Amino acid sequence: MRLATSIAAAILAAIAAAQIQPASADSAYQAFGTRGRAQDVRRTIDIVMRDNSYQPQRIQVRAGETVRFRVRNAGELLHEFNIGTAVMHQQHQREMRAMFDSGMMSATSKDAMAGMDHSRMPGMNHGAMGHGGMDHGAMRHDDPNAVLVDPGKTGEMVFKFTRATSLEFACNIPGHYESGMVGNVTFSR
Ligand SMILES: [Cu+2]
Repeated sequence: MRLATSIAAAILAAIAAAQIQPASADSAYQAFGTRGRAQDVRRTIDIVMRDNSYQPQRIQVRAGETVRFRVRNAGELLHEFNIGTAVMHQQHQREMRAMFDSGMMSATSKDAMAGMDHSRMPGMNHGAMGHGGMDHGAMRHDDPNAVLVDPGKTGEMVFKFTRATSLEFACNIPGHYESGMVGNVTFSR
């Protein structure tokens, strides 16, 4: 009886440890940047998202610069502004596809399933999906390199670019990248 109890306790501890382990798949942005501090912002870049395009289609930054992105969604669909390499976007598109297929997000709202207990959702391994930084209660992305904006809303993110590399900003909602929601980040000296 006591043995069974301690085995059960050990299993619960193992489960808890596995759940608080940070996901590493979405930390790929650390190769080129990090979450920026508001007091380091010297420049704000305004981005307008439509169905399905960005304006501007190209932005220029400097290595070491902290930029505030003010991202307005002027479309009727949910859109994302996500800074990453082409490979990161490919991977994120697969994750987004899974979230849409499961009903966690809808075409017009990131909060499609707000309030549901996602940790109990069968078949959804969030750690493996790389969304360790996501607030599942409100279904918000908390990755410092991305902001998801509902139609008619404006989102913000402060990002510090630490290293010049080949980057794109993109929307990884199913079908959007392919139909033109991608732009280039270039680095100036
Ligand atoms: Cu989009």
